[in-house]
Amino acid sequence: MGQRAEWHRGSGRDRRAMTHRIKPPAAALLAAVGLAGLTHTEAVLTILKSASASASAQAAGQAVRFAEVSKDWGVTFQHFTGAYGKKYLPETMGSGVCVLDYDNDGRQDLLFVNGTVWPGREGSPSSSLTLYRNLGGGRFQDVTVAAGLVRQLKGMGCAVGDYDNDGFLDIYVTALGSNLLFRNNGSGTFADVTARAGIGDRGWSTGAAWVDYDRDGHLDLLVGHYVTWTPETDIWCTLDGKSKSYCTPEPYVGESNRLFRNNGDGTFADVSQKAGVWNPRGKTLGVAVYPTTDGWPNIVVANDTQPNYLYVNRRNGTFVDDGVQAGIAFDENGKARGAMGVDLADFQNSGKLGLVIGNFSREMTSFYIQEQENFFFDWSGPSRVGPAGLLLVKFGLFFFDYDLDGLADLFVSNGHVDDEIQKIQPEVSHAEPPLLFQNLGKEGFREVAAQTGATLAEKIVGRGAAYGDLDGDGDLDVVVSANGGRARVFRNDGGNNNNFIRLTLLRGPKAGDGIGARVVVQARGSRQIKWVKSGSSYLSQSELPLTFGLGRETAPVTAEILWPSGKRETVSNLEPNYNYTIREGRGSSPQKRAVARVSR
Ligand SMILES: [Ca+2]
Ligand SMILES: [Ca+2]
Ligand SMILES: [Ca+2]
Ligand SMILES: [Ca+2]
Repeated sequence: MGQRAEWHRGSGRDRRAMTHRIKPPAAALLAAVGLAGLTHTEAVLTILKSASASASAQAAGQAVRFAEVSKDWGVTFQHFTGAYGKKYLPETMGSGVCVLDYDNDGRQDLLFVNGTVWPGREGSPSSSLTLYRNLGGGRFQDVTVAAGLVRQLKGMGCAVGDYDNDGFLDIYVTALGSNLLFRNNGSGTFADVTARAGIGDRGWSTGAAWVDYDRDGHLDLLVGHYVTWTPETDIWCTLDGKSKSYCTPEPYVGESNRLFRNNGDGTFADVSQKAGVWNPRGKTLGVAVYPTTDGWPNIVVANDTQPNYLYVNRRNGTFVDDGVQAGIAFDENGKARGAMGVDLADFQNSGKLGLVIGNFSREMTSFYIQEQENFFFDWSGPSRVGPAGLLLVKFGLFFFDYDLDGLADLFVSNGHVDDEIQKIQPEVSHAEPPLLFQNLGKEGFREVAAQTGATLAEKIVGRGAAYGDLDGDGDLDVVVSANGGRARVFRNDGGNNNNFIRLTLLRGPKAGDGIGARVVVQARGSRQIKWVKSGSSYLSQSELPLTFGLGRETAPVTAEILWPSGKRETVSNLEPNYNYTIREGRGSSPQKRAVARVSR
């Protein structure tokens, strides 16, 4: 015990000073249990805590099940690739799903992006962007026609935000070809305002995110671009030396991402060059936004076979890519990986963010921890997230606290790009199981998909993935889009055995979103940070309300909000197990709404 006290006196940051104090057998033990990357203080605490943590985490984790309810709930969306044997690259990349409350009834609705036929192949089945209205009670209705969203396009992803500050969420859809901006009329219908807004942005667009990068109160839009591709310039790739396969992006020329500044009058200006995001070498698929402690948004961009970017906001209308210096551009051997989905979260409730990036088969999932504001270190191995699913092609991924114990867990949707991969690589399949990682604290993560019910671990050609409380019972349900297949909705059963609060934040007098708001929830013994964001995952967006798991805590909690305007508000006495709507400037009078069902 004397030795333990001595370790505590040392600075946790001073790794070298601590290293020589550990005795060889202890060092070997740490290495053996995968804790070699931790400081000794962390490691000792981890070992001391691990027995009790595992026991309680296991108890909580086993209580939660995911049941596939797509058909029961009326979500029958089927993704159409348009493939007819040519193995055109765009066919295998789609598509995304967005969880949004488009009619402000407090129920989260679903938007699926679809593909369509290739030119000259008309007459094949029609396919459209599809919107489901959540009617409550586990019923969804396809309202695509009524909403005015019937559109055939080579769709990729979606991003949702209230760009015109009228109190209703608008939709941006990315595609191969022109993208689309749909303004929400507020009456259950949408108007295509792409041309007027000047935001069509041709080329091959992928992940996108609404972000008020200059904090003027108007949401701007970052649009990721992949590679330059047309049927005419399609390149012949092969896995077996005989027949055509889907290419990786390497032989194609990249396209630059674009940043559109919102002029505040329904139009946008392309500021990509001026703002420092122009770079045609990137082959972007994923885009994630996170706020600095003072509320300025930075952006992480996941590039497929090219270095990832960290767009650091210089607070003067420009960004600088600090990806290499920040340690997130390459793997440990200096090689760029096949990066797709991306997300960040304060996963240890330490204020230091975790950054995850889904990578290609035979590449680990990247898991970084923020050491300083713009510097991350690689924790992929010790986290146990990196090595799990090494053979899988990891697309959509996001942090979410599925068991509401206060620690953000991680979901990963997987599926290979080539439908004939198994002929060449028998150990790899086209459809692949999703992964669910339970957060065990400093001990890292544990993969539990199969333990939460048989359906979650079923193989699927997974692409986009998102979460939302779709049945209004307080816990987070999951939706996954499948390339060329039917989407899956998974109902969370038992997550709400723990306590929680859900916060819907609305910025400004009328805005239908709180995008950019950063919230610290103080409960007894924990301090959690979350922020309202567009983008993240792969081609997808999760619901905007923030869900804070509180475990067994039943006492009221306090939320400190930093609004994108720079205003700060503290909202106290938030009773667990309610939905709250908090309007900027009116934090003292949050609207309180009961959840549909709390079973415990
Ligand atoms: Ca709704
Ligand atoms: Ca709007
Ligand atoms: Ca702006
Ligand atoms: Ca739920």
